[in-house]
Amino acid sequence: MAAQRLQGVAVIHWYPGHMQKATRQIQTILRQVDVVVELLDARCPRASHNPKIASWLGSKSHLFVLTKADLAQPQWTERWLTFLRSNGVAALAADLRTGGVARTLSEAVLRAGAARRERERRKALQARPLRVVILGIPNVGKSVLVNQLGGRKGAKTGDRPGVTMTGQWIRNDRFWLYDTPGVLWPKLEDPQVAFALAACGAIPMEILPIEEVANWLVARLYELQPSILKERYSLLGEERETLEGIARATGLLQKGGEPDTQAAAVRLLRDFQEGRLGRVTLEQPDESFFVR
Ligand SMILES: Nc1nc2c(ncn2[C@@H]2O[C@H](COP(=O)(O)OP(=O)(O)OP(=O)(O)O)[C@@H](O)[C@H]2O)c(=O)[nH]1
Ligand SMILES: [Mg+2]
Repeated sequence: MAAQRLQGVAVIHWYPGHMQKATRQIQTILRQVDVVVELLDARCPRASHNPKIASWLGSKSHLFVLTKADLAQPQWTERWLTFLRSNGVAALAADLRTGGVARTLSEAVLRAGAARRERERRKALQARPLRVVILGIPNVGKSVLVNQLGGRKGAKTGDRPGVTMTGQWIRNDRFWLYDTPGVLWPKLEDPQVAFALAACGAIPMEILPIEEVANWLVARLYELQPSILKERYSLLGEERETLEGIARATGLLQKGGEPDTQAAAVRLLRDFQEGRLGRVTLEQPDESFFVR
């Protein structure tokens, strides 16, 4: 069951078998790697940070990359980077579609792997390629990044969650990169986290309580950028935006002329996910990032 009700709020669960298996596989791989790169969605860095990863890491070097920066508000992405760095965590932001991050990230990975290089030098061991694992929620851009760092299209990518089903090594002479399937954690207990993940496309639409997610997004957008929906859908005379209003304004009507709120919900989520509403950051940095 993907969504159930708890005190009137939809609780979204999506923890399919491949994700459960991948979670175990990641814990094994983590023992073999030098550097961990965790991808966060720049529109919701808090919701997209896997609270389990920190507890698996031990003393491993950990870097964050905020992906889909082209869809987030630049000033908030800057604040997130400042926040993460001021908490001692290395962090970069990227629009992975342009490919420009590979060099900066390669340098950051080499810096993070410097301790191992130093050990090899001290013990006069032959240097071996650094082993790097790329982790993150589904659909955040892991496979795209692996292909950019690896310099070839070895990993399958796609615009929906759950494209990568098993992990694989992609090797070049500097790095061994491990592309992982996107994983969530078994219980998305915090509805704000679940809704943000759903809105940003980390959970397949087919299993979502779609109108509920869209209503959450409508309310959140109204708080953050009050005119964004009015402008996109040319909504007139509506005190607050609603799915009914969006359905009417975009001609999504049922046979009897009633607004098709389900279709409006799908339209809104697609428009948001593909950047047609403009740049939006759903979450602002605060200490709860580290204490979930
Ligand atoms: N706009 C934008 N789209 C991106 C960015 N990075 C990745 N994408 C798109 O996001 C989608 C998912 O990319 P993948 O690399 O397949 O994602 P993944 O994290 O490997 O996903 P799973 O294998 O399902 O866990 C693709 O359609 C990419 O083109 C980005 O920085 N900006
Ligand atoms: Mg993938």
